[in-house]
Amino acid sequence: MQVKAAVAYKSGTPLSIETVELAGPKAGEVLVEIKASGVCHTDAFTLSGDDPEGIFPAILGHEGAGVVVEVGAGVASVKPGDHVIPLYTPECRQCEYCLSQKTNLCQAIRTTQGQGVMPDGTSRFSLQGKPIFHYMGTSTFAQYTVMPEISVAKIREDAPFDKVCYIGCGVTTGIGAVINTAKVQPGDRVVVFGLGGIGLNVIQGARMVGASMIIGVDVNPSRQVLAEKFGMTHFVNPREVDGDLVAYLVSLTKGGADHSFECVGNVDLMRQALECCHKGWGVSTIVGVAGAGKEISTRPFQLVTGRVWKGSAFGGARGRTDVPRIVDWYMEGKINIDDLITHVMPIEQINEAFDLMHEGKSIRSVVTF
Ligand code: NAD
Ligand code: DAO
Ligand code: ZN
Repeated sequence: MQVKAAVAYKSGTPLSIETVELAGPKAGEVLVEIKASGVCHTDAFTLSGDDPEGIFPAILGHEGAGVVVEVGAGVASVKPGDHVIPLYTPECRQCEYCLSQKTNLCQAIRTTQGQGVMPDGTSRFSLQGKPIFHYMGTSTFAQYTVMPEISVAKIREDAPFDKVCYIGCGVTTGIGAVINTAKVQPGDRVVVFGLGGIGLNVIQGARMVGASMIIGVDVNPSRQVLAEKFGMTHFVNPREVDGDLVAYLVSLTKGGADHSFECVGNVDLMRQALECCHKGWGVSTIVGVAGAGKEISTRPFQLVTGRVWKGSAFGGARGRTDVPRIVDWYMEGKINIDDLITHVMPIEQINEAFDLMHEGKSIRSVVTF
């Protein structure tokens, strides 16, 4: 079939709206009509050329929601008409990783997903006879896309696509990092570095679990009002702090944070986030994705004296199991998504969504088809 899509021909150039060819789903795959897709910092990261796994030409996008149109042979867990959220972290429930119950990093299709192809090693997208690569197994910047069955979470049908698409990445990543990875406890003192689409959801998660102090750190002062609405109790702009930021945060938390989260992707902030944690028990969780080749450092004595460094991918969530529950939380009014979706636009204007992100003017832009 012919499909409208935003194609990334090469790094560092705007996306191009094209009509591409999409082949039907093969065995174990599903064809999904994408109704809405968020534009995440990670799409910009890949488009910039900083992503070591970035392959071009490709159809980016990993934060979508849509409807199953057709299923390939052997697909049993979804049927045409089902509403779904694509998962860049699949959940096969059969691989060693899934069965371990110790991680959400299902490895069933890891190799081919990283190569930009479906599990049989080929792409379903093409243009003028040449393949166009899939991205993160999802490629949600296309009106229709093909995904493995294990890469879709079935959700309730009354959930609005242009809101719950955000659960496909940012919401789950932020709230999940708090609940699943860090396991923040009631009364904890929490520091969040970066108050963008991910960090604001970390704040929302910290409030949900009853953190007593939630400090947000950001160089963009315009983030303060929204972060306070989501539960931030103290705002710190590093540019307005006299002296050492770590010492300032340790003092503010009366000895150090029980938990900190790095939600920017900056290795210097990752060090500050670890070192502002409480001696003996503070845990720092890295959520931000740093550029290719970047390394983190600290004095080992920081770890010897009880601080812990962790990382979180997709909020530690098992997508097919956890994403439908998070959609329920939204529909029941337990989490706020609406205030984070600052811009909605047709796919034809997708490059404006990237501009708004780079200018710090949006939290989340959502493109519709
Ligand atoms: P964003 O651009 O919306 O937000 C980043 C925020 O960091 C902005 O508010 C910006 O002002 C702030 N910032 C920049 N430099 C700063 C500094 N020096 N000190 C303090 N604040 C600073 O980005 P986002 O969508 O929230 O994504 C954040 C990071 O999370 C990215 O690296 C993204 O790739 C990553 N990410 C990780 C996962 C995961 O599963 N681990 C999933 C999605 C996104
Ligand atoms: O290696 O098993 C693996 C999967 C790695 C994927 C990690 C995804 C999280 C970081 C990228 C952010 C995506 C929006
Ligand atoms: Zn698995």
